[in-house]
Amino acid sequence: TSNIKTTLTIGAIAATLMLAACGGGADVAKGPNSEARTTAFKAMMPNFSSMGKMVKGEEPYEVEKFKTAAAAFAEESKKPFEHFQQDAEGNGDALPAVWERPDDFKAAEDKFHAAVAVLNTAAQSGNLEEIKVAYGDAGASCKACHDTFRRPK
Ligand code: ASC
Repeated sequence: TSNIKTTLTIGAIAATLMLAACGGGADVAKGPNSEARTTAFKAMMPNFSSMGKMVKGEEPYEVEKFKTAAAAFAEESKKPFEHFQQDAEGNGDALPAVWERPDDFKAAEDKFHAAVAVLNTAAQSGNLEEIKVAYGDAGASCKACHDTFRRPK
């Protein structure tokens, strides 16, 4: 009946809008390099989140736990950048700016690695106030790169 048709149509429109709102939905072509990047970026998240909870006071600051997370993050955070080659099968959420402005992208990458290294140094020192500043700077570096080089979410 037309009621069912209307319901199905509204459902399809809603699903399309939701995909569009989330960005990087099923409509974005993801070649193997983009899949490898996504996997490597996601692999960084448990340690970054764990540090974030301690920095924000959502969990107690445990010196050794933080040291381990920061050291692991310093290594994990290098991995996605091994997979930033253009991909004929689709670049996923990476914007053309990554390859159109390689010097800017490299500068943003270097800034991020430097911020992560400072965070790791702060973590190994065990000074929570220093850690808080360094964690904020590392997060700001994540965001700065996303604002310029990643499809808006
Ligand atoms: C995260 C995450 C990012 C950064 C960024 C910090 O947890 O996934 O991309 O922090 O949002 O501003």
